[in-house]
Amino acid sequence: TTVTQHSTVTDFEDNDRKPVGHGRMLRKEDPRFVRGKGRYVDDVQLPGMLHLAILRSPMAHARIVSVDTSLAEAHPKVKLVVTGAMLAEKNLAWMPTLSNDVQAVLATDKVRFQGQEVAFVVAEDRYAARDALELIDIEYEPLDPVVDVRTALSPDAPVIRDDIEGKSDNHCFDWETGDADATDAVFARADVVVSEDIVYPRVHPAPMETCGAVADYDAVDGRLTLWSTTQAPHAHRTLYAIVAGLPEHKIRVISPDIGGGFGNKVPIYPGYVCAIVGSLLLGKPVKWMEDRSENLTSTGFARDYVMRGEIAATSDGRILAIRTHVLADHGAFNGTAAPVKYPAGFFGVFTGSYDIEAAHCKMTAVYTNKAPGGVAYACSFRITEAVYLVERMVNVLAYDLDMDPVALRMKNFIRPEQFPYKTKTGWVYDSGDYEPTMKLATELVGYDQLRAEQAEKRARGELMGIGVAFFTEAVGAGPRKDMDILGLGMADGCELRVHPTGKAVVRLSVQSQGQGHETTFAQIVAEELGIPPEDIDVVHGDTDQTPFGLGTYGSRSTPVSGAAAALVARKVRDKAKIIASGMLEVSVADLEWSKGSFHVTGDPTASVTIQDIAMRAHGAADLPEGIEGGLEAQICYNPENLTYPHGAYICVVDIDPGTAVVKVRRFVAVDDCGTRINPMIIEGQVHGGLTDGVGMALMEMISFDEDGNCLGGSLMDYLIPTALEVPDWETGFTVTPSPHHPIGAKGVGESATVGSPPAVVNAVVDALKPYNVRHADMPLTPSRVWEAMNGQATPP
Ligand code: MCN
Ligand code: CUN
Repeated sequence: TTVTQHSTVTDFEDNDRKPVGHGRMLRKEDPRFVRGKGRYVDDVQLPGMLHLAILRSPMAHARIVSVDTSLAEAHPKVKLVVTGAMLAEKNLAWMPTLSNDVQAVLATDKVRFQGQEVAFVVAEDRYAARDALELIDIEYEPLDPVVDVRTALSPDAPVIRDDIEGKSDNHCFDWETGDADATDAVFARADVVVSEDIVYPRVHPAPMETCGAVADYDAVDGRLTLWSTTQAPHAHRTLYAIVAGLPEHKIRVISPDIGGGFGNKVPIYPGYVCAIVGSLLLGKPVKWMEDRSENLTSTGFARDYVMRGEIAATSDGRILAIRTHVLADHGAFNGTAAPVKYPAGFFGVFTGSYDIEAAHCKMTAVYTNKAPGGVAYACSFRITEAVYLVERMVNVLAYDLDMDPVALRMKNFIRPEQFPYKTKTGWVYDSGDYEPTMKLATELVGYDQLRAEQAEKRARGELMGIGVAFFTEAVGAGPRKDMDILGLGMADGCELRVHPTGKAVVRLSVQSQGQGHETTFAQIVAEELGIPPEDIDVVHGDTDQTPFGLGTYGSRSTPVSGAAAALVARKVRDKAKIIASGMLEVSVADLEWSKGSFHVTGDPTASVTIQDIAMRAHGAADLPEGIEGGLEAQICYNPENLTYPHGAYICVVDIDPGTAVVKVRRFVAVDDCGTRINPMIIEGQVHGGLTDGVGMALMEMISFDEDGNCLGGSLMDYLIPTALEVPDWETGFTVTPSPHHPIGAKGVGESATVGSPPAVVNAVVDALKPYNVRHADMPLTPSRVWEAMNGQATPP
């Protein structure tokens, strides 16, 4: 454990140092959740509310020849039927995506993926709306679909985005990072070069609650209230104002309790816009709620990277350079949610946790006839793909050199004295101490004993694998000068008010989807202000009640808003100190702060609590010269840099040689997210992410047939893990605080999803060593493992 000089706290569990007792406190939101008293979008019921249903394309690629809505309009319970052509008249048929592309709200000319929005119906109830969809008659002229990313750019491929002027192919963007010449030079002189083709398949975050909205437009005062499943209420509001031309102060976006987001609720979906249009046209509240299949087939998917990885190394295992080429499948519209200057998200950190001489990545992104998106599912803006690539490649190198994967990593880690460390692709890792984290993981799992057990089992023909992965993440976007979403700088506001009786309310610009912000943000303020966390209310998810900010994704809440909360509390404390000096009749310089009170230096009995000060701030007595009444402050925090959490994961699997079924026997995860606010919540975040990782590694994949039909449109086909498929997670931690964060905290929400897939895959491949398997692609279903065992995997 190292200690940062900027922080008053390094561990919220350290009882001697902290002002108020909490650390592992239970979640303040759980009494309502466990009693079924959460209030989700679908719980919103308004007088006269109507229901909206969306007609979706059955085809992946087809021209729309004609649309006949007359029968649907004649349905007795139908109030409104809207087609793309009608939206086009109002200039609303297309909307901008978060990546400066455009996306059809309702298709006008063509449909470009199966499940695309074509028309919508608003009716008196949900059933009537759905029934009426069947009455809409659409004639399609089928076009050849583009399904394979590898052939999307071939000259004879049909052009998907013929809506873009002058577009003659399916090219989406090119992106490059690092130094190509320097990297090639290192490769040319290296003793050893390994390469492998690695696919990170398309997966879906599949949150428990699907997406939805209730739009309520009041024609009298011109106000639009939108309850919606959004991870970023403020950013969404601004975009609605810009796109729909509604005055921003008349729009209120409320994101109530959210049943899981995992990135799926970052984009603006056509459904939200349709609900708004429905309410604007009818002057009534309109609810739209997706079903499971709609969510799986049409909303933000994740990954879909076809990667070629290469490592240049010395024969004794010193990694010199990493080179990669990526083909990225962005679907029919580029809906990637990432800072606009980062079209590939933060994939640039693909050099991982290693100190190397050179690196280069070249990426080509294409359009295909699949649902749009590009970033979602606990990805830290594509760091999932980057970490998977490098951690798989390091194991490929270990395989070829016949080296132990832990020893190989240890040999190449960035050393503690090298931080802040600038990578060969320009990222500045703020802090890290990797070796102790790796060592702790090997100790917790009993690495040497496991290797001995594996050797014995191999001798008996049993398949046991040990998979190691190490990651460094980059979370907490901005700073605003480098990072923005459609021109909105990635900074976050925070407001804190202390009431006369010493209770407080803190207002955040981020939005929890299950991460426990109502608890942890109260803890941050409690720690800085000495008010118990139970006495601090956290308000979020309502643009009318919270300051502007960019929202929750990329594990940025703690790094950005968490910093804002600490600093706003310090601002209040500074004012409290001046008031205390008046109360104790000493100068500010003679006051010391400890555990929620100011006392006179050298005289602990002369003290006032923060609660006393709050009453004084609102009271009748005079305040020191120039000090206004009240005890409150606000702030907008612009982070200096990202925070770089890291972790070491080790997975143990057993494979049945007869059926090729993989069983995850053990999983040890050691995470370092700097100062830990609530260890219980961190463990929950890690458990969830590890479960995601097992899902992606072993069972999750959204695939398509050659006609572009989505084969993962229900939870019967798209498998997500349950308690039966995962072991009892074993977790540990180290603490390397962030030097630039006011309390030294780094994000953790996506760490385990980023770090666990390579650990599981490395374990499976390790188990298959007797079959000379060097790599096999996810998901490692029994059939894929069987193919690998039977020599159909890429030969070494
Ligand atoms: N935390 C802490 N100490 C730290 C870091 C974090 O106690 N050093 C706590 C935080 O206070 C917060 C939680 O851990 O309560 C997650 O914090 P953070 O890492 O800042 O991540 P965010 O709050 O920004 O959450 C976003 C992240 C993302 S991007 C995805 S995707 C994901 C994830 O969170 N989606 C989730 N975890 C999820 N968990 C749930 N239950 N539901 C989702 O949709
Ligand atoms: Cu990439 S999924 Mo999270 O950032 O909301």
